[in-house]
Amino acid sequence: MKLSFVKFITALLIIVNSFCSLSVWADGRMEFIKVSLNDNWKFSRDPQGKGFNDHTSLKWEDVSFPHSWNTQDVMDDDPGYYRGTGWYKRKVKIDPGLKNKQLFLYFDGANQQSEIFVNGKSAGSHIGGYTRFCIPISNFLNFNNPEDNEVVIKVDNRHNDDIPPLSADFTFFGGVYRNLYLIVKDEVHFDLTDYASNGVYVNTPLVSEKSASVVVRSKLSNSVRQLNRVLVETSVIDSLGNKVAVVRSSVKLTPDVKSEISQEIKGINNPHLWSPDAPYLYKVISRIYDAKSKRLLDEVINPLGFRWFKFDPNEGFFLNGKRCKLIGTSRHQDYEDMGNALPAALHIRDVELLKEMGGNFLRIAHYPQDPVILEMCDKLGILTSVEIPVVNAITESEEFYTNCREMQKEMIRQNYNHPSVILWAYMNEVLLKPKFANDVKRQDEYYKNITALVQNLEDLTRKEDPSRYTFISNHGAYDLYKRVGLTSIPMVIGWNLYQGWYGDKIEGFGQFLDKFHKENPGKSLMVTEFGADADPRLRTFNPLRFDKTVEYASFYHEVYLKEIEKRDFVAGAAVWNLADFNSEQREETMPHMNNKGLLTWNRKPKDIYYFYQANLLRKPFVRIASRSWNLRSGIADSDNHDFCIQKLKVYTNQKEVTLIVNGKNLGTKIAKDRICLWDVPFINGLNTLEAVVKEGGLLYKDYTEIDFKLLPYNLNSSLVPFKEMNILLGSQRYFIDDLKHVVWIPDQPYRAGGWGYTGGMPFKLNNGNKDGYGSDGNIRGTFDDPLFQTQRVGINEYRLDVPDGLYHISMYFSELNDGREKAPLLYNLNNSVAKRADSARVFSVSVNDKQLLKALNIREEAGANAGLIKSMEVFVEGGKGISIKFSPIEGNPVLNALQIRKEF
Ligand code: GCB
Repeated sequence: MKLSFVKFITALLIIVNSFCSLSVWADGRMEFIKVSLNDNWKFSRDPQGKGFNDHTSLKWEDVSFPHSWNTQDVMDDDPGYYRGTGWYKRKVKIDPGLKNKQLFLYFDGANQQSEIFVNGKSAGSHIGGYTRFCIPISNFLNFNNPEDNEVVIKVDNRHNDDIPPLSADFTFFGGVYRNLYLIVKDEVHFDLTDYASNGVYVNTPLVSEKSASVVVRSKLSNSVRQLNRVLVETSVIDSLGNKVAVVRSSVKLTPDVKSEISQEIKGINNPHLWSPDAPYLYKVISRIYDAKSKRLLDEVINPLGFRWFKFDPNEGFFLNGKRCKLIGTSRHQDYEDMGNALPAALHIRDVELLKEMGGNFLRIAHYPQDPVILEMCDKLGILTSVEIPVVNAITESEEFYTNCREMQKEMIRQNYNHPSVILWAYMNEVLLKPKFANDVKRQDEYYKNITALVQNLEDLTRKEDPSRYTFISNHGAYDLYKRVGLTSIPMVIGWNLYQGWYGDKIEGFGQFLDKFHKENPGKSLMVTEFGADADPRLRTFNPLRFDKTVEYASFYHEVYLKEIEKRDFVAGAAVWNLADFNSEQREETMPHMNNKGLLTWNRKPKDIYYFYQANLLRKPFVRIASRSWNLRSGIADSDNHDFCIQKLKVYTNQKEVTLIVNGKNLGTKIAKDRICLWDVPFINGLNTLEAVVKEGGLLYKDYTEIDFKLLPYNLNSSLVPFKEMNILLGSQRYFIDDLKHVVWIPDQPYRAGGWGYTGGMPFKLNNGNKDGYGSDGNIRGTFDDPLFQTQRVGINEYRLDVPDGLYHISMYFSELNDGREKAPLLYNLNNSVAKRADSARVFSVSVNDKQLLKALNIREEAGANAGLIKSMEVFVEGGKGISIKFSPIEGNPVLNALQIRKEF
């Protein structure tokens, strides 16, 4: 039976798990073992930050790892989330037969500072939330009383000036949020305490199509009290399980001294190369045998991929001698309702989704992630960069510098053997908002300290691993980075560019790339970030920068990808971001979220994901771009028509596409830049859509159904009877509420026979250069923030010429002038401080001349930035329709949204 590398490991763990009584370990058959210790933990928050002796008085709940204590509070309306201490504890049954073994607790990650107590004593600690760590525990265990061994873990995610990241646009979820393992090793084993690597480092100094060599460095640990001779055997196994090469070394070990050996395997002929198209993996199996008894003492298995690569400042990136443009995404590690505590399957799925998109590059940002991510990148052929979380700023302290260096070493040593890694990075936008803005001299000193740290990390990285490239990501302040020296130190420079999103002109993107290339002829460049927020609930036919609609984001990416593809010197680009992610301090249309994902938080594709597929996939591809906008609404084209014409976009990598709607052929269009556009007549109810391409005599189709709520042209229409309307004032957006199956449509001025406003202006924030509209503040008490974030200010009347009947009307209000000086979003550098007026606003509202809301003061009734809904029944007779009039008492009347439903 053939087992792939991962299956092999899984199979091993299953066998191990079925043994799980610890007594089996002592019978001499199992000399080394790694079993998860994720279950049966008690957990408690500890806001007071008690000491070990007091922690027992806390109230405990049952949890298992991966676990984060911030899964819910990052989404509530209270700013901030719990950043403090959490305790975990459980009993571990230890077999007395393990007395002569070495036991370790191996953490895949805990955020961000941890201390581990075994039987009441501190066994070790770790700084940093994103790297793995290994705590030897043998000396603390009670082998005489096996039932009574207690492990207590203290974790703390509060801000610490000495630990990166200091600030960032993502949430610093706290907890033991990755797997925890108990590892049992013989007294002689591959060293696990070398920055929690597995003690074996695989290099491929020479690789060509004809031949490859492998050099394996192994670190050995020996705690036997006598001299020991062991045999270290290193074999290379191909994917079919054939032994390709083996080398054995006899090593004399000194007690308590770690040894290092290096073994070389030369001349592997015609190696299978590793690449995105064919990610061929070999295995390196490292074993230690007792020289005398031939007993197997330890075993470590590493992946091996044969590839060579280079960055060329003019021609881009080359893999195995061929040009290979790197296109992919960055990735954060959180998921809806789970924080960062994800099961492996969801990490795996993310890499699969990137591969299914056609991506060949993953920027693992802004920190090292779960080990399964690189395992998947190796297997699926995704090239990667990995980075430590030095984001936005540094602290000028020795502790901070040391922590950066330690993290960099951990990252490199733990992930050294993954063929997918080509770049080690160590900083992101560190000059975003430089400290000491009011003191030029002090700021210069700060810059010097940053440059020194960059140089230090650069030197360390090159020394740790001369086989990879070094890398940092800067934001678009080119002159500043150049002046501070950060454009010359790393081997490859990454730029995070948002022209057309935070910056106003999308054309600025290509111009920036050309400028950098011209002025830095010897430097390779990657676009490490570009993206635009797309709230999947917001749609429009009039996209505007910063409107948060899927349509604007699609436009933005369509322009960017073309510019990237055009330039050979751009080695690659990573979309920011693969999926939406939590950033607790953000507000905007979906508070606490950064919506720049190509996928939603729970990994549903947005339109633009399909655009990348159309560009990157080689097999025939056709996709109705807005297939996820499957609940639509619109007004009939005229009083004589029972359909509404709306645009529909199809993405394809083929020459032409035919569209069939409700069984009718709407014609064939030639794709331009992978895009075809149609005007589709949607009828009321379910519409069927089929996009078809032909390739090599075969048909490829995409099919979807769109539920369309057709609204009458004249509200008295007999062709399209009036049922209900949901209108967003001051907005050109549609808001789709899937849960309630409701579509909110954009506003319009009043037209006789129809509906609309008279008087007033859309609300606009007084904050710099954003083209979008509405407020970007969190609306308390709702997840449907966009219903309340736009409004018409100074409105006189809202009129709807509806037929006679009984109507249910809901008026949505929110006081958007909250009087606060809202700090601009950190990343929006052009966004000046938004000072919002807080003048009083009182008005009355009458419906068909009956005053129903008298002297309404939204701020007084609900507070600022909160939703207020006033619902009422109105009986309409005599063909009067509905007239809602607003009379100011103080300030300007406003209305945010309006819902009208005909009862009967
Ligand atoms: C950036 C940052 C990233 C942010 C992103 C954004 O430049 O590197 O952490 O999330 O911009 O969306 O603003």
